Amino acid sequence: MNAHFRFRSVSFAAAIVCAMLATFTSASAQETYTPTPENLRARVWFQDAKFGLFIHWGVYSVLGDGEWIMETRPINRTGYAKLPAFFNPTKFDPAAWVTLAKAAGMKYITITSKHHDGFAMFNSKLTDWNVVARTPYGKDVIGMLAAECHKQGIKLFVYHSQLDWHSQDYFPRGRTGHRTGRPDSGNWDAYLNFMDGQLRELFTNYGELGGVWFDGMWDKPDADWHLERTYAMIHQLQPQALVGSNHHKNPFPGEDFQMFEKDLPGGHTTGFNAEQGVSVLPLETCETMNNSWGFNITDDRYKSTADLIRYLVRAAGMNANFLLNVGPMPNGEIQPEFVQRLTEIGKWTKQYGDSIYGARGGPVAAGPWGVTTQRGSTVYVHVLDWNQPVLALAGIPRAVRSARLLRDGSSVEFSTVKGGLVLKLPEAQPEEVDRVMALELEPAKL
Ligand code: H79
Repeated sequence: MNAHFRFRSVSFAAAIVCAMLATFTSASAQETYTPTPENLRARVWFQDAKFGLFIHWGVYSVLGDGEWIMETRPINRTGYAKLPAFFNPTKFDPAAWVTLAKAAGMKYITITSKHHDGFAMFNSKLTDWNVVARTPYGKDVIGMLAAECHKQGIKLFVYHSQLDWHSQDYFPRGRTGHRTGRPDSGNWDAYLNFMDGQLRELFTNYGELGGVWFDGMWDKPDADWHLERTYAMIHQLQPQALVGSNHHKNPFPGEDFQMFEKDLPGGHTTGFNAEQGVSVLPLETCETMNNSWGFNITDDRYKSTADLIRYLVRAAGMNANFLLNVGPMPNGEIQPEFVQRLTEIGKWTKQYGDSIYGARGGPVAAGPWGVTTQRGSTVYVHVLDWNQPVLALAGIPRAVRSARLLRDGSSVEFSTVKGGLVLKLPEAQPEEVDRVMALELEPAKL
């Protein structure tokens, strides 16, 4: 470029820069989000926590056919309004739920504050379509659980459905909720104000919450959800609160974690997550223990304890948390099949928890054989499905000082080969779900 041209182009370039800056500044208000230090600390806590209990509980639980019954049966608004009269969970004992979650090794609970049926499981002043006003039980379920979580030192997140089959103002309708008998009119802005109002209640009246797990935006993917306004309000009320949304797309500004429904990060087995990549945010994958979220009285397709532990381990190896669901029964109890599995998982997390809590996805690519996790200079090798006597691993970043079997602390033979490490695997025990070995690496050079 000659000097003459350079000189002449200065004012032109300046104009472009100004235009870019203007665009950038107006866009940056919308497209950039700077999490607060509290929020960043909460993200680290979240990633360390690894394992949470998902709870789907609402008036739909009474019918024992999942949380989608209003849509699938279908039941219109008038019929559905009869349901709350049967919600009287006299055996609901929040202390028992929290104790069970902790015994399983779970570090947080995420419960439905409102599912797609729009029914608030908390004491909302914005509508009487809530558990206190409409049910014989008459108590604030979220409030009771929040108090118990605070007492027992476990974090509570609220699941909140943006999709609403009850509100008339949820209009124009999306992909679902067309058979509810609502008039073909409604005020979308009023709905969004209502939703923000309920979220304000949740983040004001129940002490510190872990965050919010949004769901249902996929019902109207192209609508203006005012996400920024909602997310900013939550962060303003509780800066540490982690916002995540199950919209099945890449995260939007203002979100603090990314979730995958019934898929490991990057997985596409369900078809819901096709448009979703894996972001740099903390990750979480959620799964059901049988095949239902809400209580389903005929669903006996229970996953085995071993499969559930392997899911937890695979998630950890892919740097994700595992949020494992129960759908409590209408009487407030968690069904014995779930209690049994959670208790059995607890035995495993107690013995092998060191290999997942506080760890991150490890340096070796996950494979059908298993995964690795890492904390500091320790790499944990989780052998989930491998019946060969040796295992070769590529990607371990530094020399290995020692290898031992976590089960009993015994040494594991290993040798270094060009491009990797070969482990001589100890025999698996009968029914062993995960042969875990801890490799101590040379410390990282600073
Ligand atoms: O709360 C649980 C479920 O009720 C909820 N998310 C979990 C955590 C959930 N809602 N829907 N789904 C799960 C499955 C999604 C189905 C969909 Fe579709 C496929 C949404 C969009 C395409 C079916 C077809 C519903 C709308 C069109």
